[in-house]
Amino acid sequence: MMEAAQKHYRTCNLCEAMCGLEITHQNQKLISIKGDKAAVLSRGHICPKATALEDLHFDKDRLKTPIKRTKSGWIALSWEDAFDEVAHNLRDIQKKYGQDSVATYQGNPSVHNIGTMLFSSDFIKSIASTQRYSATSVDQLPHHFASLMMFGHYLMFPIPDIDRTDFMLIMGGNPAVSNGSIMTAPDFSNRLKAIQKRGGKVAVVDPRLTETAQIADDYYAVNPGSDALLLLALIQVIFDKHLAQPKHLKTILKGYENLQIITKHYTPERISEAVGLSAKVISDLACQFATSKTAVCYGRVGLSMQAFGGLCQWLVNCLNCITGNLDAIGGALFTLPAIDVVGSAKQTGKTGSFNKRQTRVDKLPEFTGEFPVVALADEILTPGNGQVKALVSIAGNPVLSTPNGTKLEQALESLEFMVAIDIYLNETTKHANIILPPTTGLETSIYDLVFHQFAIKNTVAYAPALFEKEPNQRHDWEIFKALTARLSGKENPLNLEQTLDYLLQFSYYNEPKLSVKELLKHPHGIDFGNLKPQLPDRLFTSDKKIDLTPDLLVADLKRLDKILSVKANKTYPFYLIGRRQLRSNNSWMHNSERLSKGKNRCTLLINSDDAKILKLFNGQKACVSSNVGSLTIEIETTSKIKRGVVSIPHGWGHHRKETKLSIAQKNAGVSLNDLTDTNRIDALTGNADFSGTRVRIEPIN
Ligand SMILES: Nc1nc2c(c(=O)[nH]1)N[C@H]1C(S)=C(S)[C@@H](COP(=O)(O)OP(=O)(O)OC[C@H]3O[C@@H](n4cnc5c(=O)[nH]c(N)nc54)[C@H](O)[C@@H]3O)O[C@H]1N2
Ligand SMILES: Nc1nc2c(c(=O)[nH]1)N[C@H]1C(S)=C(S)[C@@H](COP(=O)(O)OP(=O)(O)OC[C@H]3O[C@@H](n4cnc5c(=O)[nH]c(N)nc54)[C@H](O)[C@@H]3O)O[C@H]1N2
Ligand code: SF4
Ligand SMILES: [Mo]
Repeated sequence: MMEAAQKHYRTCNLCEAMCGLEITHQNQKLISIKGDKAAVLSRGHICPKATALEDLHFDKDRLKTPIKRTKSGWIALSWEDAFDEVAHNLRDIQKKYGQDSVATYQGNPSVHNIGTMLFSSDFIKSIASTQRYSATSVDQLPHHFASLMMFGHYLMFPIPDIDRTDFMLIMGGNPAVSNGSIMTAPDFSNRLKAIQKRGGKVAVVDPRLTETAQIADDYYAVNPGSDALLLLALIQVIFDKHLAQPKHLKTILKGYENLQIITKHYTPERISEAVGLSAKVISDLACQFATSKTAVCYGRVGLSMQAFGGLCQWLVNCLNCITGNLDAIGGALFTLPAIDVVGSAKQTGKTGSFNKRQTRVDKLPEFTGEFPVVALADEILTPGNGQVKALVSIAGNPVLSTPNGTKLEQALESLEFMVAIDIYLNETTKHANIILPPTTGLETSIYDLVFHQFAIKNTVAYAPALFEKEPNQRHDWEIFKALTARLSGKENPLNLEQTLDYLLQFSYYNEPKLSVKELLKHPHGIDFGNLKPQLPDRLFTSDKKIDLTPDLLVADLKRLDKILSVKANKTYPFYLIGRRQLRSNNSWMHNSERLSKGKNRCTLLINSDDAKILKLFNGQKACVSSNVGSLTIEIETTSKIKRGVVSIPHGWGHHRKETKLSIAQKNAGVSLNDLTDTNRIDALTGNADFSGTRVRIEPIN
């Protein structure tokens, strides 16, 4: 029977922006995906990726039932057999080589999936191995580090109050394209323009004149990896000119005088050359920031994927604190979501940890139970007691997304067993013995456990699956439950919605009383209003103070001082940085025709003047080499990147054989991470230092 067309409202789970979607459908057919104008946070905004949810849903390459690699190729397995075999192999290997011989890696889509968020931790606990990794350490680990040291909780992120600020300083982020990160702010560009419309200003610090910088009033072309020096100088000027005004924070800042002492020597004159900006420009920026009625400094991946990520995120917080802009309207505020993961630490005590143990081979520090992923390949490849022999990869593609993918590939090849919980047979999962593919996107219910925690307003939304899963498909939470039961012998009696209901009952908000049933009555979400000041109550430090000068961070300044006198690198004269693109989502959405069609986007951006010297012209192929590898890529000349800096987008490189990504392979591109190095890290936190990658560029005739 022909049903009438129906509307379904849900939040897009592809990036952090949490856009509300209005999906029109009829008889299991999708008619349209549009922005939901009534969505409380996104007000109708969407980006081109939202409509690709349709492609993802109907993608013929997407896996739906378990497969197993055999000598004669991949064969189908029943779910029960697959679960048994995975559990059996993991246990066997642990019996033979010890608990730590099984490693886990969790990729980015894990945090976008409520099922994985709520059910994978029990599974990982049941593996009981210290060899835990995730995409955190190629991304936001320095943010966690600074938050733990200063606020006492690794997830206490100050979120820019973008809708009420008078001055926004964006460093190392391009939210006009990425749609915002650790700042869920759908329709970012218009929110930025609204600052300008109400008489405020926007400034961007970035080696590339990005799409965000093009909207901004002021742009600062900084040298890659030098931001910590710039931030120190901004703080120095603010103290020196007596512009520091901690206001309401006065009684809760610890180390205020100490911060003044340790920043004293970082004058704009002294750091100017290393940073690549004149002393006057730096000094003026500091004054502008400090004298704005309200202001907020926001630093994102460009500041954390670098050699001084920990220092950068610490100093961003310091800048906001000494100007009285932390925990203040128009500055940076803490959220209070309906399911409050941060607040729950009052009961659980789980506030984060650092350096409780180190990796076996590279001696890198643990953070909150995880090791930096740059260490993974060595842990697999280096023989000895404690060697990793098996890997569980969950929603991750580390061959394309972590440094030196070529080395990791070799490591994966040498494993005794690997299982991937993933929807594609891709560059990473092809190394698995078994792939367990969960439902995804429109087949799942959605509640953003993580991104409400980072949003510019307190809102909540839930939606059930739009399309019922096929009888032989399994949800991610069902997969984790089944595996946990086999490994631990304990059966979790709750399903996803029951678990959500359980968590919602502890909500701070009780008008209306929250439950899955209640949320179903609010398909566009519920708005609890703007973020509010919450300090000192919200702090997790024992003295309820913000530590402005944590010992570990202050000590790390010694390492930073060395870049004040770096010499030119003659072998590898260029800095290689990344860039995000509106129609890409890390490595995994290039199998959507509508997102990957059109002209080649995987190009090397190079300043036209640099290109001229190298005798390179637009569209030509060049060879790019680093100390770990080399690749051939098309050149794109531009005036919009600083001289001496080049850029390649990450997440490409789908030429690798034996994957099942028929569309992505047609437009394969090259992998930036075949050039990046596992030895380049932020030595304090262990985060990958992508922006420090040095390369040589040579024309190919
Ligand atoms: N050089 C360089 N490298 C980078 C970056 C950079 O800027 N420069 N960015 C880094 C950042 S910020 C991040 S977050 C990482 C990302 O690193 P990863 O998370 O390792 O990589 P993704 O490309 O996000 O891969 C996601 C995987 O999840 C699978 N997947 C998609 N949806 C689902 C689902 O619903 N369930 C399951 N189980 N699987 C699913 C996809 O098929 C894919 O295999 O990359 C990092 N790497
Ligand atoms: N369309 C799209 N959206 C995405 C993603 C995607 O792949 N595609 N990925 C999602 C993920 S996982 C994340 S983590 C977020 C990231 O969100 P953003 O942090 O906004 O990500 P990028 O666009 O990579 O912005 C980083 C900026 O840092 C600059 N940069 C590089 N090195 C340095 C440096 O040393 N100093 C300074 N000051 N700047 C530097 C780069 O030029 C770039 O403009 O985006 C998310 N959203
Ligand atoms: S901006 Fe992010 S959340 Fe919004 S539609 Fe695009 S991918 Fe989805
Ligand atoms: Mo990320």
